[in-house]
Amino acid sequence: MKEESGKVSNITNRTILKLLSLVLVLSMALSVLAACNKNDDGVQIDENGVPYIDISFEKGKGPAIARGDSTKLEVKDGELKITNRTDAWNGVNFKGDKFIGNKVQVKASVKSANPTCSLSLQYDLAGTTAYTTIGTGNTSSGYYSQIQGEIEISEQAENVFFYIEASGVDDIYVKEFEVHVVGDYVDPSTLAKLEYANIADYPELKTLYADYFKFGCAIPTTFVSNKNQNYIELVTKEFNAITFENELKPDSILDYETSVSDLSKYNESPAVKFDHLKETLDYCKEHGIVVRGHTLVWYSQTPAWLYHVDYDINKDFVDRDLMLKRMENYIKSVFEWAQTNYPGVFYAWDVVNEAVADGGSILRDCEWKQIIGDDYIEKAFEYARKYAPDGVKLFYNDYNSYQNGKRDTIIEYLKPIAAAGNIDGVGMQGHISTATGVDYFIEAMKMYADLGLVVNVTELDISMPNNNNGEYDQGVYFNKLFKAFIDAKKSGVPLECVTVWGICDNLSWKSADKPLLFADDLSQKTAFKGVVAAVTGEELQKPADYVEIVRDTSTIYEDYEDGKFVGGPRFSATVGVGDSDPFDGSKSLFCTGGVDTYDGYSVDISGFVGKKIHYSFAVRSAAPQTKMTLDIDGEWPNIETITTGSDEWIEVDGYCDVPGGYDTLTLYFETTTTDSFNLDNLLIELAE
Ligand code: 9MR
Repeated sequence: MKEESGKVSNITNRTILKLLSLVLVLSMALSVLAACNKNDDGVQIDENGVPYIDISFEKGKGPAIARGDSTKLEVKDGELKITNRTDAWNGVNFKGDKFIGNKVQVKASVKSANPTCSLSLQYDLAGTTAYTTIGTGNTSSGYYSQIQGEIEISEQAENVFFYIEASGVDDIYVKEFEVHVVGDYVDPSTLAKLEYANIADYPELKTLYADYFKFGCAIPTTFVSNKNQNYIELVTKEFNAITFENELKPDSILDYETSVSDLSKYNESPAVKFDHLKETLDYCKEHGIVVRGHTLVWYSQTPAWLYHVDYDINKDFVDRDLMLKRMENYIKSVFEWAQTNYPGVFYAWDVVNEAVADGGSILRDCEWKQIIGDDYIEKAFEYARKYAPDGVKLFYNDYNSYQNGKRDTIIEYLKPIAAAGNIDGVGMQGHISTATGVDYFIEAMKMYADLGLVVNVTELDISMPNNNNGEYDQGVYFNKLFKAFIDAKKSGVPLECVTVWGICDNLSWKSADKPLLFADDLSQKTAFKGVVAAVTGEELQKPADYVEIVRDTSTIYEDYEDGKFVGGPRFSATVGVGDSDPFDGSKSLFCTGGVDTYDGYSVDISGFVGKKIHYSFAVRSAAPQTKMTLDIDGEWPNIETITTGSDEWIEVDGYCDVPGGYDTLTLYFETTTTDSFNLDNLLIELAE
């Protein structure tokens, strides 16, 4: 019995043990699964069933995924540390598929020795990967900064990732990462598939504009191979030139593996690769589409290893001589490849891209400049001329190149290069808004032409104003700009190609601003109709739902005698009325203090939006120049630059077309230094 019972109890014990271990294994499996569920994409669900992400890295790296082959992620003390970054785009990814079709707010706490870090969105749209910046912030290695922004994720997006990258390759630390839906949540699984518009009867830009200039667009390489052929069909119908939006940039063609595989061979001549471009270039050749080479020497999207001894980012920068050799041989290899494989296909190359700093009086600091010196631009053009086949035009390309400060600096740098015969053209990028002065843009074009160069508009996209009439106002602006391009061409300005920076809004790098000619389903936007109408002479029809804005166009006049003024200080300036040396009467306005040149006196001129104004005033300052500038949505078109300096009163009188499409608008006075200035008898009135 004992035995029996022992047997029984043995059997029972074994069974219990087995059962227990099964339960253990099962519960372990379940907890792993649960952990996976939670950690898989880090998405949690709030009490209303709305997904959100809120990660603080207290318990490991959670859903963080390394971005870039060499990138390493490590978590310690509640910080996610991102190391081994060899390219600026290396960083961290977080899956975002649960937010497709929704507007989200994204936030991250970031610390880094890189001057700036960015929070961006990567997603696939019909086979094409797009990247959009959500927010950028200045960063420091000493403390955490918050970067944030809102973004609408296209209903058609797939494989969505939020990511953090930086302006350089230093480590990045992340303490918090959050995503929250803004407004009502749309469940992505309920969204309908996109129906593409029928493009068969669309007017063809390349034909309509054939008498004036080539019409180009930027595309990704994936359009040609994509099983969704809608995009490439539209490109082929409308355009006769393309630019690769990203894939011919230094980081796409410089080949790290091969370069380091044999330093005796590649140390002075970095290896290059082009296989990823073949299909599109063959397509272009077959369809008579010409290509702009974008871009050779650029501060951005250039791999960090290129600048270092043995192509090793842990070693020092190479010296000037070796950097020049690398530059020369890289340029030579690219031109040799292009000429051997695609003679006649490339019409132009952006030899140097964006070398002048924002604000525009000096060169942008970058590795090329640090290692070679300020003459790196001249050298790049010298080598490009040496190896470029005849007939291929060599360009300097930049954004805001219509703004007078930057324009004048560009011109100064290009003069000797033009004199040496090493440059053929200036690429005016054209990432602009409806606030950009059209006349201003054309004036810069003429000034570049005066250097004996041709001009291309290389990256045109025009942000849609954020108002009730945005779609129409954008169309009106496109119309006005293209009319001006045609007129400029007719009057002899050598404008040879205009390229739009993408075809449809959801694939644009500025998708939130809807800056392109076609909607997501490739239907014609008013922007496209505006471009067509500019050449056919048709009128753009105002939509039935156009909201007329009532404007107060009463004259603004202030002589300050009663001590009053309608404007106010801009940023940290101080504004007041004083009696020292007025222009006339006994008082004038003074504007003083401020830490930046753009601190000044600001006047609301919203009443005059879309109208022509007449202005006059008297100004005096010890600053070399005093300026009157429009203040609109990231654009600062200068209207008057007055040579002051003498501190004597100078009278100014003029007219200005105040751009349309804005609900509010201000005008401001500033000096080119932080010196104070005085203003008297300011008049702003309707010109008509
Ligand atoms: O449109 C490009 C975008 O997809 C890339 O993420 C970005 C990275 O720098 O570059 C964009 O294109 C730029 C162009 O090459 C040069 N001028 C400014 C353009 C917009 O940033």
